[in-house]
Amino acid sequence: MEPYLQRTSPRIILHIDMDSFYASVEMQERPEIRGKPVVIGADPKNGKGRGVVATCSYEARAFGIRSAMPISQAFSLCPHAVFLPPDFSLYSRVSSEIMTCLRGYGFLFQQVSIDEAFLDLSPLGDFAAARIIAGQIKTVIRKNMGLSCSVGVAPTKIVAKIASDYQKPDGLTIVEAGQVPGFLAPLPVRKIPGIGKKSEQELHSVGIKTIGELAAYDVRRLIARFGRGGIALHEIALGIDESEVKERDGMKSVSRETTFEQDTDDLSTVVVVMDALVEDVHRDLSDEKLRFRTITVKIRYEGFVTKTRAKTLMHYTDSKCTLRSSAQDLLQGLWGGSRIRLIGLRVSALEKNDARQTTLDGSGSQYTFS
Ligand code: DCP
Ligand code: MG
Repeated sequence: MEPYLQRTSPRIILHIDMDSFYASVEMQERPEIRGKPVVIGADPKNGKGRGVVATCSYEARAFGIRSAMPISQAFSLCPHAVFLPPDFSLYSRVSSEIMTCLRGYGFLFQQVSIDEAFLDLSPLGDFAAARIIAGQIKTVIRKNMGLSCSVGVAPTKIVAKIASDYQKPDGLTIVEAGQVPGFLAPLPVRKIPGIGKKSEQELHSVGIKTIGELAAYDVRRLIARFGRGGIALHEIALGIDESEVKERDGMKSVSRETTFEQDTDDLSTVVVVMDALVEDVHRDLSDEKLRFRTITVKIRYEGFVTKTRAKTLMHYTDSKCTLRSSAQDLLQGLWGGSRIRLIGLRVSALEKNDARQTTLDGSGSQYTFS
């Protein structure tokens, strides 16, 4: 495309996110549980179980159940729900099929998590053509995989992502260039990707409830309050986002993180959660037949301060013991006794440990590519 055309025609970005992904895959595999409240996560042990909900069907959401909620709470909200442990290798396989299908359209493609991806439909030239492709994608995924998804199409990645969430489940939301301000303005700030409960509270405390109010807020005051993040936040609210759909050539890291329901300074709780992250990350590595050398632990304290500490081993390994002891050592090294909000574990410097496997397609929940 000529540079002149690139500058004048709006970009057309599609974001797709599968609906209640793990739960929908299970319902596809087991017809007998279709239409029921289905909760994927830790064993509820009759209400006494520890651990959290990974996701749940929309039927379960009607009872108030949500991702990351303690499983004991989910059980008390709906004891007759179907509770299932996650089957990560199954979800990983289905995700690969979906991503292969999306790649097949031939547009620039970027997978961002196990169940979401961007396509750059700009070469189509107009939103009417993009709407047709978006509809086709939804139909093909339903027909071939029996799964429903929600799609957003907009001139930027962030607006496309907000749009895909707008009419979940089974949504299709098109926001053309001129419609961006009107679309964003009434939405609560929580709809901005990355704005969680804490940031929402901070914005509310200065009287900002909607994205429109954020857009209208004096950027200098936002900077005074949120630092450089204030500029980024303001640009998002104005619909400014130049980030491009980036093709990735391979998996560079595997990571998991958990946000605590309530900030905690109880080291024993944090140690248990870190062990769960070790299990999850190690399971993903085994599924993909990968070894690692670098382990990074992240702690986010209340009030946004985030600290990371990393360790690189002399040799590649796939040992869960090594992963666990390194992760716990790094955690202890970072531990300052303050209340924390989130912990994360990432392994990077990866290599295949199975010479027969020749491709890494990078499907998986929190795989990052760079
Ligand atoms: N997931 C998880 N723990 C979380 C959030 C998500 O294990 N706290 C997993 C389970 C989800 C999958 O990642 O099925 C995709 O995450 P989404 O946020 O897209 O949630 P869903 O696809 O389940 O539901 P939605 O229809 O809201 O997209
Ligand atoms: Mg989803």
